[in-house]
Amino acid sequence: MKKTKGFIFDLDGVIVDTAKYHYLAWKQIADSLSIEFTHEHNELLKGVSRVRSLDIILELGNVQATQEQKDQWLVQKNEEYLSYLVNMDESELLPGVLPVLNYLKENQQLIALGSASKNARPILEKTGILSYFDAIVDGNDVSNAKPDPEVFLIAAKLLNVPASAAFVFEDSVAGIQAANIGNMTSIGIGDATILHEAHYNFKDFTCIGTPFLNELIQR
Ligand code: B16
Ligand code: MG
Repeated sequence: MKKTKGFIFDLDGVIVDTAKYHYLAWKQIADSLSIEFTHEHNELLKGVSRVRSLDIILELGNVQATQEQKDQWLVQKNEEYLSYLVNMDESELLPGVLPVLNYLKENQQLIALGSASKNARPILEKTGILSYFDAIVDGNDVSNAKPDPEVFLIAAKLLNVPASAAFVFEDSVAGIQAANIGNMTSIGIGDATILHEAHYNFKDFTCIGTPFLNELIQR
């Protein structure tokens, strides 16, 4: 008899590579304010909320703004970002994600989303994987951003699994820290030197074989 565990997936950078669209949308705001905003700067925004991302960009350019201006830029950025998502489909799923989701489902495991994004649901719908998720926790459901573990704690609660039976796939340092603080097992997806605080590291999902998944399931 298989044991049921909870597998919690971050979205941006784990399931889909939306960082490139976030970058293009933020770049438009930065350019309009004459703030230099490079791909390296974009790394600072991974896993970070929309509101905090704008503050980071304004800090980079040493730009002061009223709340009204900020609200306007946040709306403008999201409209631009959403325009890149219009044509999104399953081809934008990162390599190896679908086989892992299928394997977990075939083995009666529970799956949740734990993302800072407020655009998570439409992305899951467009990429055709919404039905895989037993629970979705996103930027609309949390008050504390990663590295606070709130997003993952809510996800585990909705899946009805204890933290000791929850495994978190994450591409951001703040997300790995959130999983660790929540006493969950963290699995870094991406650069192992950056995500060195993770319990396990994989370059991408094609490197995760069924023996590893079986070991987590049987634990
Ligand atoms: P939105 P994740 C995060 O998603 C992104 O990594 C981060 O770059 C973005 O600012 C944040 O979502 C908010 O996204 O503007 O769509 O609400 O990695 O936690 O899935
Ligand atoms: Mg991410």
